Amino acid sequence: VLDAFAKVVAQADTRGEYLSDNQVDALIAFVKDGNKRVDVVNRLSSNASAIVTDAARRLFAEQPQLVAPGGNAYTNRRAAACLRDLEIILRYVTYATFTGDPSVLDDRALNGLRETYVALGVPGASVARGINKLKEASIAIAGDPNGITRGDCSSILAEVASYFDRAAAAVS
Ligand code: PEB
Repeated sequence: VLDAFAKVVAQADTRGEYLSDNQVDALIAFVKDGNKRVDVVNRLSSNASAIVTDAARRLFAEQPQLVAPGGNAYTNRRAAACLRDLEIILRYVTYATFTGDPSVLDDRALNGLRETYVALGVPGASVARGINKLKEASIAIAGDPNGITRGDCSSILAEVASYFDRAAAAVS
């Protein structure tokens, strides 16, 4: 598990070089925008259950066969497992957002996930669709201009979106 600083150090050390101006500038920007990052993490964490239920509801509305008899999320036990999976993905996305690096998401959640779903018979494309809905709900909440000092959040929101895209790509 790396963070934005450790990653740059690891890369430089592999080449036996000092940190480059570009790397240092990027990390200065990371620190300067740190409040935005932490606000986004707080908003996603404190609204996690609303984000997950919203995403699951939209997924099941779009793909009702999932919760119909014979569907992979049919029965309360499997529907609960589905909501839990989405919640796990959201949680790891908040970690990646906090550290500014996707390695925690990759190593602890996505590694082997596709194979797990194949083995379980869970439809990966549907999970990816669910993750896409998690992304939409998360971006709406994280980017809500109300109740917060207004500023340009496009960069942090694009970063958050990229973590969801990464998770969706890993299972589809
Ligand atoms: C991954 N998901 C399931 C299991 C595991 C994961 C390991 C099997 C064990 C269990 O049921 O708990 N666990 C999960 C994860 C991590 C982890 C992401 C990362 C660290 O440790 N079914 C659908 C939807 C989708 C879904 C498309 C979006 O129809 C999910 C939700 N996952 C789903 C379901 C099961 C499951 C298990 C329904 C239960 C499958 C079954 O028991 O038949």
